[in-house]
Amino acid sequence: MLPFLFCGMLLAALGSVTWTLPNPEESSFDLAEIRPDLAEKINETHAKVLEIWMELRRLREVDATEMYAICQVQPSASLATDQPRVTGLVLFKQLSPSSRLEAFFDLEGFPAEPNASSRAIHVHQFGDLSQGCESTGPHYNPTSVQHPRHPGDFGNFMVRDGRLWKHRTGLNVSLAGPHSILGRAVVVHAGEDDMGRGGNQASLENGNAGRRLACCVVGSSSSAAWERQVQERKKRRQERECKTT
Ligand SMILES: [Cu+2]
Ligand SMILES: [Zn+2]
Repeated sequence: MLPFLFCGMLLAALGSVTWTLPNPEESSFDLAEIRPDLAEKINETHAKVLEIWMELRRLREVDATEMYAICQVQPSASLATDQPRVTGLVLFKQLSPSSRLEAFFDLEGFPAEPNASSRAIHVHQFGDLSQGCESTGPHYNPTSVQHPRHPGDFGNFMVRDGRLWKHRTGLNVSLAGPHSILGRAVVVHAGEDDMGRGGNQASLENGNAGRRLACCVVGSSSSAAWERQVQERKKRRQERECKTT
């Protein structure tokens, strides 16, 4: 494809089939007069290359379309009654299929412990909540790698006063392409992720993050929820700045 494109661009640069020879003694000549068949072939190739060029430009424009997704976190249906009931939102934004993902995590309902605690969040394979969060299966692992290198291994999140509120960027996970997380589940765990350093098999599969407290299925969305969160974030920042000054 590339060599063909390069030749085509060269032809496009020439613009017509009139060439000036390197030797100034010789005058330029019109290929259409000498070899009309060849001139026609070159013109055809020129037209084809232009067509491909336009198609590539169109694909790049499609590529630049922002994508958004939303996940409405609910307590697991199979959760024991003495466990915290976590609810909230996880929002995703991706500028193009090849760019890294941004995410907002806004969850509440954790026990309001005096010290901040750390909870794991991952993308699990199935968007199936029929048996609570248990039916979401293992970590989403399309390339058969070990934990914590799964695309949806978001790691640990600090919970303060029963609330988890975090904006993350540069996530190596996508809403587009063969490994899209659309239709898969986000699972919030009761415990901390050992990030594969637990020294047992489970650590390399799920980080020993413990019980599945809450989960949701990732669905595509408009930008509305994301924009509301951006406004909320601005408001919080301003409030913080007011407090410190
Ligand atoms: Cu998990
Ligand atoms: Zn994992």
